[in-house]
Amino acid sequence: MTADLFETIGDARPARETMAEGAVLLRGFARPVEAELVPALRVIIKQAPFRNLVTPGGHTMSVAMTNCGSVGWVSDRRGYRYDAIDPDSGQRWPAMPPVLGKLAADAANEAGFERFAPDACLINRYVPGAKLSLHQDKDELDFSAPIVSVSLGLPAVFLFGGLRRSDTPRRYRLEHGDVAVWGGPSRLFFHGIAPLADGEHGVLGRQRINLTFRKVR
Ligand code: MD3
Ligand code: FE
Repeated sequence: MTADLFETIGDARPARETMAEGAVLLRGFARPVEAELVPALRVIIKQAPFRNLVTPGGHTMSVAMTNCGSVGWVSDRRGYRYDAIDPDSGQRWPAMPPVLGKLAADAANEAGFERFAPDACLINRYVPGAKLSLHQDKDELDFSAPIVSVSLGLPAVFLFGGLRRSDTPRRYRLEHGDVAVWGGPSRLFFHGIAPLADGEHGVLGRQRINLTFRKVR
């Protein structure tokens, strides 16, 4: 029997799953570059450490964030925005390592979005209990470009709604190495992450790290 038959018959988690029009889950797609990914992240985090941002409403987010690329997503009492400067250091964000940019472009291509050239990568860190409430990503200028996400470390329950906040979300388990592409009609769908369950991951320990690649400008 071939690997293909195992994937389509024997495996409850097929390698590729369409979640909605334009939204494709590529399970394990980042695994081949894992050994380059993790050290590249450590370098970025040393230069631009994770921080828990404050929302315009004055709440401190449970998810800690940093960025790489020519612009980064930030939030404070004044609002959300993309900024070329890390407000904590006063310096530009670390450059996007080629291994990250190529992974995102390859995944987008696999999902049918050619020539994806992200200029921002938001890096989210979840510790057990951390969550991301349902939201839309609409601070970017060009919604024709997809967003590509890479999940690392502890598994999470991803909540995938629709165009209205009131649309009941479907739940997907995202595991270490899973990559998803969100484009076309799904680009503006509400989404979030349920509170992270406790656990220990062999490579990353007691945390989940998610990378989201965006074309902002
Ligand atoms: C669907 N991050 O950073 S990744 C975010 O796991 C964000 O940290 C989550 O939502 C995380 O904004 C979810 C999956 C994701 C990212 C962007 C999307 C799904 C999306 C944009 C549109 C639709
Ligand atoms: Fe989002």
